[in-house]
Amino acid sequence: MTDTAATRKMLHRRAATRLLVGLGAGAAASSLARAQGKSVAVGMTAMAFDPPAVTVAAGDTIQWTNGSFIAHTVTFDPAQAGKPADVALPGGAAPFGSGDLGEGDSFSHTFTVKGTYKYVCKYHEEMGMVGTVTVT
Ligand SMILES: [Cu+2]
Repeated sequence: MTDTAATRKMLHRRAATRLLVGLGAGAAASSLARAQGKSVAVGMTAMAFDPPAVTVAAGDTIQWTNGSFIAHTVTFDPAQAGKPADVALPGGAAPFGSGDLGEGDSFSHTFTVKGTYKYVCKYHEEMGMVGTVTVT
């Protein structure tokens, strides 16, 4: 084997090692994405959450987006509901909410505590704008 051929072979092996390291980093990135959970979209129409009931896994994020021109809220706080029983949180989950969402506005929340959640739009709760999130 000439020196040139030996050098070429070594360089080839080094490139293959680099490729494998690159693949390893990709696998690590995708397991990180899994650990961070997926994102689930819920819309807000003129008078409803769409869909009104969603099931997600712990660690997943729900992003609500107001696709109507009417201001809405995403309210998981019984103290802000017209009827406190319209809002429910599993034990260990703290109340939270979006505040006012105008046309095109979004609000996201990552669910870490498993259980059943009930929430309302505080402006349209009485008109049936209520939703359920089940975290498994
Ligand atoms: Cu509303």
